[in-house]
Amino acid sequence: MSTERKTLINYIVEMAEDEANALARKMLDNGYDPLELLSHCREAMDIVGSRYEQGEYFLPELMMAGEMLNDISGIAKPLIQHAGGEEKKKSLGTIVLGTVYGDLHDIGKNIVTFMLEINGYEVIDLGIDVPIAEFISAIEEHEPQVVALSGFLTLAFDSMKETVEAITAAGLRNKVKIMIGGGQVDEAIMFHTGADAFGLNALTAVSLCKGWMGEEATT
Ligand code: B12
Repeated sequence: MSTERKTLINYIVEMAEDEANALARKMLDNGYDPLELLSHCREAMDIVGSRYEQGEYFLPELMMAGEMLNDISGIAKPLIQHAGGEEKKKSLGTIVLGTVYGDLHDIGKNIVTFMLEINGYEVIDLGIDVPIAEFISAIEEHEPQVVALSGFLTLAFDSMKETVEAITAAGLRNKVKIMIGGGQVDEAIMFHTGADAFGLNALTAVSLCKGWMGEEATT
Protein backbone atom coordinates (compact mmCIF):
# COMPACT_ATOMS: atom_id res chain seq x y z
CA MET A 1 0.00 0.00 0.00
CA SER A 2 2.73 2.41 0.95
CA THR A 3 4.57 1.75 -2.34
CA GLU A 4 1.37 2.52 -4.25
CA ARG A 5 1.02 5.76 -2.29
CA LYS A 6 4.53 6.84 -3.17
CA THR A 7 4.12 5.83 -6.81
CA LEU A 8 0.83 7.73 -7.10
CA ILE A 9 2.35 10.88 -5.59
CA ASN A 10 5.31 10.52 -7.90
CA TYR A 11 3.13 10.14 -11.02
CA ILE A 12 1.15 13.27 -10.13
CA VAL A 13 4.25 15.31 -9.29
CA GLU A 14 5.94 14.20 -12.53
CA MET A 15 2.79 15.04 -14.56
CA ALA A 16 2.29 11.41 -15.69
CA GLU A 17 -1.44 11.89 -16.14
CA ASP A 18 -2.41 8.52 -17.68
CA GLU A 19 -0.32 6.54 -15.21
CA ALA A 20 -1.72 8.50 -12.24
CA ASN A 21 -5.31 7.94 -13.37
CA ALA A 22 -4.75 4.25 -14.03
CA LEU A 23 -3.06 3.67 -10.67
CA ALA A 24 -5.75 5.61 -8.78
CA ARG A 25 -8.42 3.52 -10.50
CA LYS A 26 -6.57 0.31 -9.69
CA MET A 27 -6.09 1.26 -6.03
CA LEU A 28 -9.78 2.10 -5.66
CA ASP A 29 -10.82 -1.09 -7.47
CA ASN A 30 -8.75 -2.98 -4.92
CA GLY A 31 -10.64 -1.35 -2.06
CA TYR A 32 -8.30 1.54 -1.19
CA ASP A 33 -10.04 4.15 0.99
CA PRO A 34 -11.09 6.98 -1.39
CA LEU A 35 -10.59 9.67 1.26
CA GLU A 36 -7.09 8.41 1.97
CA LEU A 37 -6.37 8.41 -1.75
CA LEU A 38 -7.47 12.05 -1.96
CA SER A 39 -5.16 12.91 0.92
CA HIS A 40 -2.24 11.44 -1.07
CA CYS A 41 -3.27 13.73 -3.93
CA ARG A 42 -3.07 16.65 -1.53
CA GLU A 43 0.47 15.65 -0.61
CA ALA A 44 1.30 15.63 -4.31
CA MET A 45 -0.26 19.09 -4.74
CA ASP A 46 1.95 20.43 -1.94
CA ILE A 47 5.04 19.17 -3.79
CA VAL A 48 3.81 20.66 -7.09
CA GLY A 49 3.11 23.92 -5.22
CA SER A 50 6.60 24.09 -3.76
CA ARG A 51 8.20 23.32 -7.12
CA TYR A 52 6.16 26.21 -8.50
CA GLU A 53 7.37 28.47 -5.68
CA GLN A 54 10.96 27.47 -6.39
CA GLY A 55 10.60 28.30 -10.08
CA GLU A 56 10.98 24.69 -11.18
CA TYR A 57 7.35 24.48 -12.33
CA PHE A 58 5.19 27.11 -14.01
CA LEU A 59 1.49 27.79 -14.59
CA PRO A 60 1.01 24.90 -17.09
CA GLU A 61 2.17 22.43 -14.42
CA LEU A 62 -0.21 23.94 -11.85
CA MET A 63 -3.00 23.60 -14.40
CA MET A 64 -2.08 20.04 -15.27
CA ALA A 65 -1.90 19.12 -11.56
CA GLY A 66 -5.35 20.66 -11.08
CA GLU A 67 -6.73 18.63 -13.98
CA MET A 68 -5.25 15.41 -12.64
CA LEU A 69 -6.73 16.05 -9.23
CA ASN A 70 -10.13 16.80 -10.76
CA ASP A 71 -10.01 13.53 -12.72
CA ILE A 72 -8.98 11.48 -9.71
CA SER A 73 -11.57 13.04 -7.42
CA GLY A 74 -14.14 12.28 -10.14
CA ILE A 75 -13.23 8.60 -9.84
CA ALA A 76 -13.07 8.65 -6.02
CA LYS A 77 -16.26 10.63 -5.25
CA PRO A 78 -18.86 7.98 -6.21
CA LEU A 79 -17.07 5.52 -3.94
CA ILE A 80 -17.19 7.95 -1.01
CA GLN A 81 -20.91 8.29 -1.58
CA HIS A 82 -21.21 4.52 -1.53
CA ALA A 83 -19.20 4.25 1.68
CA GLY A 84 -21.44 6.92 3.25
CA GLY A 85 -24.45 4.64 2.92
CA GLU A 86 -27.89 5.64 1.71
CA GLU A 87 -28.26 9.28 0.87
CA LYS A 88 -30.41 11.18 3.36
CA LYS A 89 -33.60 12.50 1.79
CA LYS A 90 -34.30 15.48 4.04
CA SER A 91 -31.90 18.40 4.22
CA LEU A 92 -30.31 18.94 7.63
CA GLY A 93 -29.63 22.58 6.89
CA THR A 94 -28.43 24.99 4.24
CA ILE A 95 -24.93 26.22 3.51
CA VAL A 96 -24.05 29.05 1.16
CA LEU A 97 -20.55 28.42 -0.10
CA GLY A 98 -18.11 29.91 -2.56
CA THR A 99 -14.52 30.80 -3.38
CA VAL A 100 -14.09 34.46 -2.44
CA TYR A 101 -13.46 37.18 -5.01
CA GLY A 102 -10.02 37.30 -6.64
CA ASP A 103 -9.50 33.57 -6.16
CA LEU A 104 -10.19 30.95 -8.84
CA HIS A 105 -9.22 27.76 -6.96
CA ASP A 106 -12.16 25.40 -6.69
CA ILE A 107 -10.98 21.81 -6.40
CA GLY A 108 -10.90 21.88 -2.58
CA LYS A 109 -14.20 23.76 -2.49
CA ASN A 110 -15.83 21.17 -4.75
CA ILE A 111 -14.73 18.38 -2.42
CA VAL A 112 -16.23 20.32 0.52
CA THR A 113 -19.51 20.76 -1.40
CA PHE A 114 -19.62 17.09 -2.22
CA MET A 115 -18.91 15.95 1.35
CA LEU A 116 -21.52 18.31 2.81
CA GLU A 117 -24.11 17.11 0.31
CA ILE A 118 -23.54 13.43 0.97
CA ASN A 119 -23.88 14.19 4.68
CA GLY A 120 -27.37 15.55 4.15
CA TYR A 121 -26.89 19.31 3.85
CA GLU A 122 -28.19 21.50 1.05
CA VAL A 123 -25.32 23.45 -0.47
CA ILE A 124 -25.80 26.59 -2.52
CA ASP A 125 -22.44 26.66 -4.32
CA LEU A 126 -21.84 30.13 -5.75
CA GLY A 127 -18.69 29.06 -7.62
CA ILE A 128 -15.40 30.93 -7.82
CA ASP A 129 -14.35 34.58 -7.65
CA VAL A 130 -17.65 35.34 -5.92
CA PRO A 131 -18.39 39.06 -5.49
CA ILE A 132 -19.34 40.11 -1.95
CA ALA A 133 -22.77 41.28 -3.12
CA GLU A 134 -23.50 37.80 -4.43
CA PHE A 135 -22.87 36.28 -1.00
CA ILE A 136 -25.17 38.85 0.57
CA SER A 137 -28.04 38.24 -1.85
CA ALA A 138 -27.63 34.45 -1.56
CA ILE A 139 -27.84 34.72 2.24
CA GLU A 140 -30.96 36.88 1.97
CA GLU A 141 -32.55 34.51 -0.52
CA HIS A 142 -31.66 31.10 0.95
CA GLU A 143 -31.43 31.96 4.67
CA PRO A 144 -28.61 29.48 5.33
CA GLN A 145 -27.45 28.54 8.81
CA VAL A 146 -23.84 28.47 7.62
CA VAL A 147 -21.73 30.46 5.16
CA ALA A 148 -18.55 28.76 3.94
CA LEU A 149 -15.77 30.82 2.37
CA SER A 150 -12.99 29.11 0.46
CA GLY A 151 -9.71 30.59 -0.75
CA PHE A 152 -6.19 29.41 -1.57
CA LEU A 153 -4.40 32.68 -2.24
CA THR A 154 -3.00 34.98 0.43
CA LEU A 155 -5.06 37.78 -1.10
CA ALA A 156 -8.18 35.70 -0.44
CA PHE A 157 -7.82 36.37 3.29
CA ASP A 158 -8.66 40.03 2.77
CA SER A 159 -11.53 39.08 0.47
CA MET A 160 -12.82 36.81 3.24
CA LYS A 161 -12.48 39.60 5.80
CA GLU A 162 -14.33 42.05 3.55
CA THR A 163 -17.04 39.49 2.86
CA VAL A 164 -17.55 38.90 6.59
CA GLU A 165 -17.62 42.68 7.21
CA ALA A 166 -20.25 43.12 4.51
CA ILE A 167 -22.36 40.33 6.01
CA THR A 168 -22.19 42.20 9.33
CA ALA A 169 -23.00 45.54 7.70
CA ALA A 170 -26.04 43.95 6.04
CA GLY A 171 -27.34 42.95 9.48
CA LEU A 172 -26.99 39.24 8.71
CA ARG A 173 -24.00 38.29 10.86
CA ASN A 174 -25.99 37.02 13.85
CA LYS A 175 -28.11 34.81 11.59
CA VAL A 176 -25.23 32.70 10.22
CA LYS A 177 -22.15 30.84 11.35
CA ILE A 178 -19.19 31.48 9.08
CA MET A 179 -16.44 28.98 8.39
CA ILE A 180 -13.40 29.46 6.21
CA GLY A 181 -11.01 27.04 4.56
CA GLY A 182 -8.48 26.56 1.80
CA GLY A 183 -4.76 26.02 1.50
CA GLN A 184 -3.15 28.21 4.13
CA VAL A 185 -5.92 29.09 6.59
CA ASP A 186 -5.26 28.82 10.31
CA GLU A 187 -6.52 30.25 13.56
CA ALA A 188 -4.80 33.63 13.06
CA ILE A 189 -6.50 34.00 9.68
CA MET A 190 -9.79 33.04 11.23
CA PHE A 191 -9.42 35.92 13.71
CA HIS A 192 -8.25 38.26 10.92
CA THR A 193 -11.33 37.54 8.84
CA GLY A 194 -13.83 37.53 11.70
CA ALA A 195 -15.07 34.03 10.86
CA ASP A 196 -16.36 31.67 13.55
CA ALA A 197 -14.24 28.68 12.59
CA PHE A 198 -11.76 27.34 10.09
CA GLY A 199 -11.18 23.88 8.66
CA LEU A 200 -8.23 22.24 7.00
CA ASN A 201 -10.27 19.71 5.08
CA ALA A 202 -13.74 18.69 3.97
CA LEU A 203 -14.25 16.38 6.95
CA THR A 204 -13.78 19.33 9.32
CA ALA A 205 -16.29 21.32 7.26
CA VAL A 206 -18.79 18.51 7.83
CA SER A 207 -18.09 18.22 11.56
CA LEU A 208 -18.38 21.99 12.03
CA CYS A 209 -21.79 21.88 10.34
CA LYS A 210 -22.83 18.93 12.47
CA GLY A 211 -21.83 20.90 15.56
CA TRP A 212 -23.85 23.94 14.46
CA MET A 213 -26.85 22.26 12.86
CA GLY A 214 -26.88 18.77 14.30
CA GLU A 215 -27.15 15.48 12.48
CA GLU A 216 -30.88 15.11 12.91
CA ALA A 217 -33.34 16.87 10.68
CA THR A 218 -35.01 19.87 12.22
CA THR A 219 -38.50 20.92 11.28
C1 B12 B 1 -4.11 23.39 -8.75
C2 B12 B 1 -3.61 24.78 -8.41
C3 B12 B 1 -3.99 25.83 -9.26
C4 B12 B 1 -4.99 25.65 -10.38
C5 B12 B 1 -6.40 25.65 -9.75
C6 B12 B 1 -7.38 24.80 -10.52
C7 B12 B 1 -8.71 24.77 -9.84
N1 B12 B 1 -9.73 24.55 -10.64
O1 B12 B 1 -8.86 24.91 -8.61
C8 B12 B 1 -4.71 26.90 -11.28
C9 B12 B 1 -3.71 26.53 -12.36
C10 B12 B 1 -5.93 27.56 -11.93
C11 B12 B 1 -4.01 27.83 -10.28
C12 B12 B 1 -3.86 29.17 -10.50
C13 B12 B 1 -3.10 30.00 -9.67
N2 B12 B 1 -2.42 29.62 -8.58
CO1 B12 B 1 -2.61 27.96 -7.76
N3 B12 B 1 -2.32 26.19 -6.97
C14 B12 B 1 -2.78 25.02 -7.27
C15 B12 B 1 -2.22 23.97 -6.28
C16 B12 B 1 -1.08 23.22 -6.95
C17 B12 B 1 -3.22 22.97 -5.75
C18 B12 B 1 -4.49 23.56 -5.12
C19 B12 B 1 -5.48 22.45 -4.90
O2 B12 B 1 -6.45 22.29 -5.65
N4 B12 B 1 -5.20 21.61 -3.91
C20 B12 B 1 -5.96 20.41 -3.66
C21 B12 B 1 -7.06 20.59 -2.62
C22 B12 B 1 -7.92 19.35 -2.55
O3 B12 B 1 -6.39 20.92 -1.46
P1 B12 B 1 -6.80 20.94 0.02
O4 B12 B 1 -6.20 22.15 0.62
O5 B12 B 1 -6.50 19.63 0.65
O6 B12 B 1 -8.39 21.11 0.04
C23 B12 B 1 -9.04 20.97 1.27
C24 B12 B 1 -9.00 22.24 2.10
O7 B12 B 1 -8.54 23.33 1.41
C25 B12 B 1 -10.43 22.37 2.61
N5 B12 B 1 -11.22 23.52 2.15
C26 B12 B 1 -11.25 24.16 0.98
N6 B12 B 1 -12.17 25.11 1.00
C27 B12 B 1 -12.76 25.08 2.21
C28 B12 B 1 -13.75 25.86 2.77
C29 B12 B 1 -14.13 25.61 4.09
C30 B12 B 1 -15.19 26.45 4.69
C31 B12 B 1 -13.51 24.58 4.85
C32 B12 B 1 -13.89 24.34 6.26
C33 B12 B 1 -12.51 23.79 4.27
C34 B12 B 1 -12.15 24.06 2.97
O8 B12 B 1 -11.13 21.20 2.15
C35 B12 B 1 -10.50 20.72 0.97
C36 B12 B 1 -10.85 19.27 0.73
O9 B12 B 1 -10.47 18.44 1.83
C37 B12 B 1 -1.74 24.90 -5.11
C38 B12 B 1 -0.61 24.34 -4.26
C39 B12 B 1 -1.10 23.69 -2.97
N7 B12 B 1 -0.19 23.22 -2.22
O10 B12 B 1 -2.27 23.65 -2.65
C40 B12 B 1 -1.37 26.17 -5.86
C41 B12 B 1 -1.41 27.53 -5.16
C42 B12 B 1 -2.65 27.63 -4.26
N8 B12 B 1 -1.55 28.46 -6.28
C43 B12 B 1 -0.80 29.52 -6.17
C44 B12 B 1 -0.69 30.58 -7.13
C45 B12 B 1 0.38 31.61 -6.86
C46 B12 B 1 -1.52 30.61 -8.24
C47 B12 B 1 -1.57 31.72 -9.31
C48 B12 B 1 -1.45 33.16 -8.77
C49 B12 B 1 -0.48 31.42 -10.35
C50 B12 B 1 -0.36 32.46 -11.45
N9 B12 B 1 0.81 33.05 -11.53
O11 B12 B 1 -1.27 32.75 -12.18
C51 B12 B 1 -2.94 31.46 -9.95
C52 B12 B 1 -4.04 32.25 -9.24
C53 B12 B 1 -5.34 32.29 -9.97
C54 B12 B 1 -6.40 32.89 -9.08
N10 B12 B 1 -6.71 34.17 -9.24
O12 B12 B 1 -6.93 32.20 -8.22
C55 B12 B 1 -0.06 29.54 -4.84
C56 B12 B 1 -0.71 30.50 -3.83
C57 B12 B 1 0.32 31.29 -3.08
C58 B12 B 1 -0.30 32.27 -2.15
N11 B12 B 1 0.05 32.11 -0.88
O13 B12 B 1 -1.06 33.14 -2.51
C59 B12 B 1 -0.08 28.02 -4.44
C60 B12 B 1 -0.09 27.75 -2.92
C61 B12 B 1 1.17 27.38 -5.10
C62 B12 B 1 2.44 27.83 -4.42
N12 B12 B 1 2.94 27.07 -3.47
O14 B12 B 1 2.97 28.87 -4.77
N13 B12 B 1 -3.55 27.12 -9.20
